[in-house]
Amino acid sequence: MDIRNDWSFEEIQAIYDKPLLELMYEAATIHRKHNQTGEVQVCTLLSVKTGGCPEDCAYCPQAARYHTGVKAHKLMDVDEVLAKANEAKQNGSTRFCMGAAWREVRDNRDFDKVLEMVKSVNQIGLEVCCTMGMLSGDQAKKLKEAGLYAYNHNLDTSEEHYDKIITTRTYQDRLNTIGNVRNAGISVCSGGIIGMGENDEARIGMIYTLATLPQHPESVPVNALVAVEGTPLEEMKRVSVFEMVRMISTVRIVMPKTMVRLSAGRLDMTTAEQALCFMAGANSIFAGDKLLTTPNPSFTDDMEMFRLLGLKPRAAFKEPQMEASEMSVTAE
Ligand code: SAM
Ligand code: DTB
Ligand code: SF4
Repeated sequence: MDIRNDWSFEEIQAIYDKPLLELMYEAATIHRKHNQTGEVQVCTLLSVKTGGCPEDCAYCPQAARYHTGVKAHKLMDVDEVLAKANEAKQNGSTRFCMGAAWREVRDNRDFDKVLEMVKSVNQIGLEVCCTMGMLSGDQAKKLKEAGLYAYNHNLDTSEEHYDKIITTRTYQDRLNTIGNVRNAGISVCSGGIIGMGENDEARIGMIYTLATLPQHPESVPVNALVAVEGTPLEEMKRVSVFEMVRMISTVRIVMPKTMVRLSAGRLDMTTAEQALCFMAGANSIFAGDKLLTTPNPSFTDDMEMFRLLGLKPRAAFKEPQMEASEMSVTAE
């Protein structure tokens, strides 16, 4: 079988260490075999609750303890969120992801409001996604019942590098949330960030953990650190496109059917650089001129890029492409 969950660290390392063009060619070949190349999922982010977060994630402009100039904002109203979702839909997005600067979801009135948001965004035909921190099994079930399609909860880095980045919650906490999301039947979105001072082993380690979960995440965001002034990582040098391509290619090869999202950091990349990432198997982007708090290319610029590269937005609620060999199995 092509989809494997029994990868060893060394096997992934051997892939990651290949000469770059060889690696990219292999990733592009696997991408072509398993997915509709040229189709890119367009996803819009909205920060529904901004800043003032109690956590200490070293990369994050929303952590209350750093002075980054991000203005804290309480949970938005459902109507405002719905208006933004409609706007995103008009612009061609098929997935709408709502982010909250919380350590975890709590069972309170804010959660009831989030459930309302999920219901109404689902009703306009968008794939609804949330990223709101840790989640219990019960909360995941409630979100699923409200119509949640996907939940984003990143591993961010490898288990070994993790405590250099975050100390206020553990790697196991993250894995537990991912498990709760999976058990509730919600699509799992989990990836990480490169450019936080980690070495190659840490990058490979993160891919290893994701690729050996009982089921691969349906989507894996690969973020390049956006070094924000005031955070502990403000001085980090931005990653090169070759590092992004190496990361994306390896993710594509070990998780062939997963959506690989070229996430934060696109504003600093040229169209030619992004083209290499799509060639290497990236098939999803965040669109719209803002990520959560930092800028992102405009819809107009992205549509021009799509035109130039011959890419087209992927339809909502599309299941991974089946291969002929798998169809006979499922038809039984
Ligand atoms: N508070 C929730 C949580 O931490 O899960 C949800 C929002 S949090 C901002 C979502 C993800 O955004 C983080 O896990 C991290 O991977 C990514 N992120 C945050 N700040 C970033 C930055 N400066 N550069 C790149 N990615 C970033
Ligand atoms: C993900 O992996 N990247 C997105 C989304 N999931 C939530 C967030 C990127 C945030 C970049 C910094 C900011 O805009 O605040
Ligand atoms: Fe808070 Fe999430 Fe930012 Fe960490 S990444 S500080 S949990 S908003």
